[in-house]
Amino acid sequence: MTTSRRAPKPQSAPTARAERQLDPFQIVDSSFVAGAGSLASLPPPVSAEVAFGGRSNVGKSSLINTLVERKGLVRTSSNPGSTRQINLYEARARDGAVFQLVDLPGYGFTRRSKSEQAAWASLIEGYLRGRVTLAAVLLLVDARRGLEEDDLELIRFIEASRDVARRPVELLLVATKVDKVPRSSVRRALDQLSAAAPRTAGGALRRAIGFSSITGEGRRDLWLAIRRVTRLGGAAPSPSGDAGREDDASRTTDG
Ligand SMILES: Nc1nc2c(ncn2[C@@H]2O[C@H](COP(=O)(O)OP(=O)(O)O)[C@@H](O)[C@H]2O)c(=O)[nH]1
Ligand SMILES: [Mg+2]
Repeated sequence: MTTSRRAPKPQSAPTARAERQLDPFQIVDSSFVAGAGSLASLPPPVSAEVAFGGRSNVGKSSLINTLVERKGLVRTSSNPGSTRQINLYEARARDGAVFQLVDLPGYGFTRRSKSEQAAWASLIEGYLRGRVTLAAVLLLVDARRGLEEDDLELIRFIEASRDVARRPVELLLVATKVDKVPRSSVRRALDQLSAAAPRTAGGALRRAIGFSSITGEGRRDLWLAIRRVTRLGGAAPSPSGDAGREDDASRTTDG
């Protein structure tokens, strides 16, 4: 007697392609908007922005390319510190949602002069403090390294600038290069990262999102998180039903 042992049927390519074409989250268009080396040269704030911060070489540019599924939209580099300006990209999803993805200059350039470091700090801090359309900062941390002093400084800065009269900026933690961590240790690495993060008001830092631009792991989770923080839909609706609370008295001028 023979029993037919069928291997689990892999999803056939045409089906996968058809499903993709129906995916409302699929990015159908992406482009470079502007690069700004100073606050004055930033383009006008027009739609919801999420910024990506972290040490040089942590994988910011690769992550943005993976999000938009284009290899060369953002120039990646193994030469740390080559990006010294804020670069803005726009991504449009099939359902029409438009996002500005902002590649912040990386920190941790020990070879920079004091004056260069000061210029960097005032650019990045000015952007984080004053950008009206900024919904969230995604802090990228190498899954193998964990949070370092520069990361904590960025977290503290964002937390401290929350109370200026702007829309609050959410902070999300992303563990990059999880493909370099043994499979069996990924969960533990994410937990350790989350545990080491300061307890913030929103609590978003408590759950680090694992990500790899090599395997694409975490891409969908990231888009869900981006849609949640920009309030452009896609995540499960909040059970509290408190939509619209954020805009009450929060648009007073602050100078
Ligand atoms: N293994 C692995 N390498 C990555 C990943 N993301 C980026 N890299 C590599 O890390 C280096 C720095 O990446 P890049 O995106 O330019 O980092 P950035 O300086 O933060 O923008 C490059 O050599 C990338 O190929 C990843 O998810 N996995
Ligand atoms: Mg880069």
